[in-house]
Amino acid sequence: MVFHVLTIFPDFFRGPFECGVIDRAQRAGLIEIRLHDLRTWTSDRHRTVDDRPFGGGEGMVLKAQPLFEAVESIWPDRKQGDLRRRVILLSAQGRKFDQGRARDMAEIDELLLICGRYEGVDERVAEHLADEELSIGDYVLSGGELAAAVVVDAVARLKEGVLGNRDSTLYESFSDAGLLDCPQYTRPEEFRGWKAPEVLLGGNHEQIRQWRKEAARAKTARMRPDLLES
Ligand code: 9D3
Repeated sequence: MVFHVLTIFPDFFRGPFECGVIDRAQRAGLIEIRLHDLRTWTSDRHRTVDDRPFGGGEGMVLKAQPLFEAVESIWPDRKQGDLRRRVILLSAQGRKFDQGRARDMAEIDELLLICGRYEGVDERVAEHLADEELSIGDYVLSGGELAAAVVVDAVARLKEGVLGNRDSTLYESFSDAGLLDCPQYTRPEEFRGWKAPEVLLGGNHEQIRQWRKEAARAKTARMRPDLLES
């Protein structure tokens, strides 16, 4: 699977993509991440990617022209709506990204993530270039770069072979059940007077399974009651 990331800050991704699971997946040839500097598709002396908003107001807006030309040069024969090559605009105005969207995206051959910046992106990008517009949550970021890194991570780990198969199915089954993971403990059995639950120290796997199920439900009720309502 190929992830294209279109950004004015390609260096931003050197950190997150060169660590851990994502780094290993790239080295193994399971995924490929291509960073594209948006300024490549400017032609003026100052390599301008933004301009003032029509109608006035604070800040600057990312221009349509460099974004359209970038996508048309990366995928010359793609049309909006192509099911194999999806263009995603990361913006605060998008639909909320979640595990279901990550699962859908993991089925796609190539994704191109456009990172919004400044006060926003010319709306013609959302309407006529991108296939979808996504936000990662209800808080204000400075741009789409962190959001793009989040999407790449969440999608890449669902690809065959990216995780050391052991956790994968087990883990995902919890979120599929609509519950948070149960609390986990490791050595020592007692730390600063706080004991790990006795049941986890014995070998009764049926009892452990039951305890984990109930602990996950209780933790979900406390931290995320919204997940139990549906
Ligand atoms: C303070 C400016 N806001 C006016 C109400 C609008 C705004 C513009 C640009 C807010 C954030 C941004 C930059 N954010 C993103 O590009 C972004 C984002 C986000 O802010 N939150 C969650 N997901 C995303 S994806 C891209």
